[in-house]
Amino acid sequence: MSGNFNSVFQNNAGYVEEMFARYSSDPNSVGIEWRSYFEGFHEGFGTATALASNVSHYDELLKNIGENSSKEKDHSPSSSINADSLSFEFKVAAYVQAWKTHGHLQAKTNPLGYEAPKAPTLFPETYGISKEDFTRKTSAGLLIGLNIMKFEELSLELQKRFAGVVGAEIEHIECPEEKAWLHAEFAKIHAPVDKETQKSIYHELAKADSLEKTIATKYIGKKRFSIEGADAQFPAVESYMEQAAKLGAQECTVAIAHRGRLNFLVNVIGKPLERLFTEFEGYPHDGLHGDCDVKYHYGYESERQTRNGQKINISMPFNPSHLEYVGSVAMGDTRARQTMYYNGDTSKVTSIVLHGDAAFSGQGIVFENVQMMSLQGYNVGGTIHIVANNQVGFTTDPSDSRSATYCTDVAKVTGSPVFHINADNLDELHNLMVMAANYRYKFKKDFYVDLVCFRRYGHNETDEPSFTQPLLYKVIKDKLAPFEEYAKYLTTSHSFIDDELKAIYNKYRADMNAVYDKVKSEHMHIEQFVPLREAGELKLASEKEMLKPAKTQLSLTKIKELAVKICHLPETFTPNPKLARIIVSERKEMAEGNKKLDWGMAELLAYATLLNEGYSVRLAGEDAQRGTFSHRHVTLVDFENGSRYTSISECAKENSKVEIINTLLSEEAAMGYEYGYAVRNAKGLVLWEGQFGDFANGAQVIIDQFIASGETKWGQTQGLVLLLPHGMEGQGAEHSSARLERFLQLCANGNMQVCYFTNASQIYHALRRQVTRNFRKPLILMTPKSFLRSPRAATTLEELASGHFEEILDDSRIAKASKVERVLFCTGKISLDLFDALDKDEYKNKSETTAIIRIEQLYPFHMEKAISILSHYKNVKVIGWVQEEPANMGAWSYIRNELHNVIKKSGIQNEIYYFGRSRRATPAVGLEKQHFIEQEKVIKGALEANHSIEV
Ligand SMILES: Cc1ncc(C[n+]2csc(CCOP(=O)(O)OP(=O)(O)O)c2C)c(N)n1
Repeated sequence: MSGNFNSVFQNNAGYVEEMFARYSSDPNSVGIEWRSYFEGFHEGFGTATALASNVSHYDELLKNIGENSSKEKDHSPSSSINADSLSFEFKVAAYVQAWKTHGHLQAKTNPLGYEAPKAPTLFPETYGISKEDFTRKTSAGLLIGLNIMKFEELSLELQKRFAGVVGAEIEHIECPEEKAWLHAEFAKIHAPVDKETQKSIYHELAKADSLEKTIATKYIGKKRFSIEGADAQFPAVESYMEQAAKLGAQECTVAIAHRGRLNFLVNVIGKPLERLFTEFEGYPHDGLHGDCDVKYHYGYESERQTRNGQKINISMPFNPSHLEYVGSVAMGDTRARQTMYYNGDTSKVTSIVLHGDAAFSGQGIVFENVQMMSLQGYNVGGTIHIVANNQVGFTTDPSDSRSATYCTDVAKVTGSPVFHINADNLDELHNLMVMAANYRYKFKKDFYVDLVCFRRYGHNETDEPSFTQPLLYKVIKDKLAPFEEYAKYLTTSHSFIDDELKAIYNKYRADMNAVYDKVKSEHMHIEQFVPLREAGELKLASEKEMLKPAKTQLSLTKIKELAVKICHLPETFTPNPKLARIIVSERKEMAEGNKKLDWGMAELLAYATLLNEGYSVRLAGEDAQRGTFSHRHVTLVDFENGSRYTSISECAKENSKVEIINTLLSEEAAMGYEYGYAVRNAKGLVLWEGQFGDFANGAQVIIDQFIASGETKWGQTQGLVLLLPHGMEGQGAEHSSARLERFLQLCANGNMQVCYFTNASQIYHALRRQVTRNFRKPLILMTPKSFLRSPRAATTLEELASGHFEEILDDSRIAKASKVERVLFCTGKISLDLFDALDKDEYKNKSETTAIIRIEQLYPFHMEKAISILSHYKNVKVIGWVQEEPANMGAWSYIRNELHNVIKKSGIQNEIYYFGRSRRATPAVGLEKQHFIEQEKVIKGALEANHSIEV
């Protein structure tokens, strides 16, 4: 402190106040020295002010500093405030602030008793506070709502509040109101819990343990990924749900990975215990659909009551082995329910995602999920994240699994509060979960609980954990089960009777044994999960059913009416002049039938007609409103004021919702979210678009584990559409391929549809087909880039009105089938290149003798249609497959067998030739010229060669 300040403080405390008043209205109106003092002070001051409204703690603090200092013997009695006192108070204020910020580092959150290393930031000497100062009185406690006390007393209070069994990370939050609220609530974390709640908590712990012990004794050595050690998750979720229901929640989504899942399914989600035991018994029911899954991946949904008897619908999404991916699916499910059933009211449906410490800190998708919190297209009003931090990941120590201090550090990205809690402290956990609910409902943000616990056994029950964590498991061996630990606490501190608690536990064991006996004696069979509500009304369809024609037609008048509506803009809306010319006016021409409809218009009409029939449409993708190639412009931006307008929403029926979302730059979580949304909103149309098709491989886990296999594993029906721009245009290795071959490799058992269209009417009918049938299947669509506006791909209003979806398109140019000597099968863009070539003089002579047959739907393959088409061409000499992708990519390795069968069944002797690029390590060459040279050679080979050609 400078000499100037000394004299000022000694002579005039009022002056300090005046300076602070000036600083408060304009920090630059005071000198740098004052500024730095007040800046250091301000954080705590703000919190203190909010802690007790209408009280200026600053005034009080200064008053007290004055009183204090005048009482101190060694200072001048004439001064109402002195420099030393003020300096001391500032040091203590900094010390208090340090505890608020870093106190959690010292918290006793580990139930296994490991002490946290001392944090230097919390040493008094770090702030220049010496041993002699310990008995000095300080007012700095006012900053956190405490009274004047000796420094050593304050220090103990700080330890009690910030380094107890709960550590709080609040100070990184930017909003002062939020911070103040959290600190005030946190100060009440040890508030007594009523006896009824304690009893419920005990019941829940006893039930959890009973189930594990029953399975362990009845199904010895069977994998169950027991919850033991992390049992506290169960009452934590119950406490949260009880409070959330009081605040308006009617539904709750709970997502969890394998550990503890069986227990959660039965004890929280309401899956009947006999169903679980029949799964352990393993007798499949005759009518069981598909390949099914291991029991700890199944989901469930039921209506049940919270502790205090409020009704709640609770569901757990199905989950594959891949950790953390289900988080995004759960969020999509939650959002769908909020949108569908409660008109977007986020208070009605809430969600909890449970994580493991290693997975939560290691998996990249966590970051993508977390980042969605406040985004308009994804926001669900806040999610509760509970990390079951059992301090080991399979066999890996935390020091090898993260660089971050905590497994929850990703929470800071969204400025969300984090609480680290010792899982042995169930009463504090209850208070924390009530606080979580209150916070979520007040601030609509995510809330994180780092539940520090342990894992009783190895990664699974047959694993020996002491191979890798011998010391940790010596401690765990002597640790009581959570229900026993809590019973000990209840009997010693809360007058519960030990025998009564034991009787509760024994009753659970006896009841569960009785269920087991029933399952055994009745030889019960595994039953398929039937979803509640919409999805349960839909069928599971076979490949054959998928090939039946779908009714997608609408009257021409209706289509025209909606087409006109799409082009209409409000008078107050000013479109970008360029768009007004090339999009709006062109679309008007299309709507009036003066111009053929391009891809964008046909796509928009699919949405508009569905909305008009009462279906909902949700399209999410990177820049989806405009479309990567500027073809969509479904949402226009006002050129004058930046407001947005989505004309198709004007076509919607009252209850049909439209959401066209420009997404965050994520593929994995973004696609997972739409999957979850599509499962829930089974009747609506849900689409995810890749910026370019190749980016979809960033979501490969979602594609493999959910989209392609969800139905056969879980009987889960959904019709998510993936729009994946695909096609080789000389743009290099990436951006050319959506990896068609990988989708085709995944096709079996009628699991999805993989298509590559060449005509705009096809996108219209295919999108309508998605929701007008009585079953749902994912649709993987290779979408155009260069031919979005090609006249060859354009359609007419009549084709939309009276046409239908075509799995295979015969060559309509061919007047006389008997003249055809060459039949070229292909899919997508290359077929248009072939038509272009046949129009050129060079190939004029081939025009009548070459038929181009487009396989618009590759899977399921319409064998009968293909045979019937080929059979027309009785004089065919050359049959080939043409593709622009390299031989090891595209559809070739999938289609060759299908075509071989088509040829055989058509009674033709030919073999199938291949016309395309050779096998390559990348989908496309990097040099544009090289691309065109190769493309020409492919076309030439296809139109001329009498044998396979690999370029
Ligand atoms: C994405 C993914 N990678 C690897 C695995 C294999 N695996 C299963 S459990 C596990 C450890 C998980 O540790 P943690 O997140 O702490 O949860 P815990 O099992 O300890 O509850 C691993 C690596 C997996 N299931 N998912």
